[in-house]
Amino acid sequence: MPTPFQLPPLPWAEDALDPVISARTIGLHHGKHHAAYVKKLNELVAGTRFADMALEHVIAASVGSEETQKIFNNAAQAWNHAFFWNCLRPPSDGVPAREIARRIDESFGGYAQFKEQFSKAAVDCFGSGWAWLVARGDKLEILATSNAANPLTMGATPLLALDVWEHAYYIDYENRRPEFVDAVIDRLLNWDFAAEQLEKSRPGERKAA
Ligand code: MN3
Repeated sequence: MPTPFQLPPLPWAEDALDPVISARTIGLHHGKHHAAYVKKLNELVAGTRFADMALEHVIAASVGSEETQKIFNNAAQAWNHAFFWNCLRPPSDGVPAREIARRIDESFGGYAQFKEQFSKAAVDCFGSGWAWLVARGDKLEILATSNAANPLTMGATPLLALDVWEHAYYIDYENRRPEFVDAVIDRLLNWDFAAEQLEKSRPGERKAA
């Protein structure tokens, strides 16, 4: 029996994001939605060539084929959610600093412009999907993806993700997605985690300490 894919624990307590995201939303989102993607993925890959792959490899090997669409959907959603939890941290007024702040200024013209574009991508994403801050080449970019789609398959390195499926906000914000999006951007984004992803994306350019 291969080791099944696991539901990773949350990096903070279920109520740690309150009042921006309630403990009830996090409990359902992680304990039911995220858990269901992992469980379904394990059912789908049992006895297939995907069973022994790392999750990123399952995503890369299943993307773009109708035959493996269900495996891709569940693998990508398992990855997206594990990534997303790390993109959030307990409420603060944190903003990007140092290298990532410099790259945001270069790529968007400043934090205010970044925020406006990221918010717009998240709010305008039609139906279910994700907004992303990614590194591609020398630039940072904002992407919006539908359903489970993931920038890893688009030659981009994710730095931050924001889940805008209704299950991410409906209990707390009902249909007011823009309010949810702005509250997460202003209070919850984990810029330290984003900076670590940026650093990992350009190992050849790492400066000596
Ligand atoms: Mn979700």
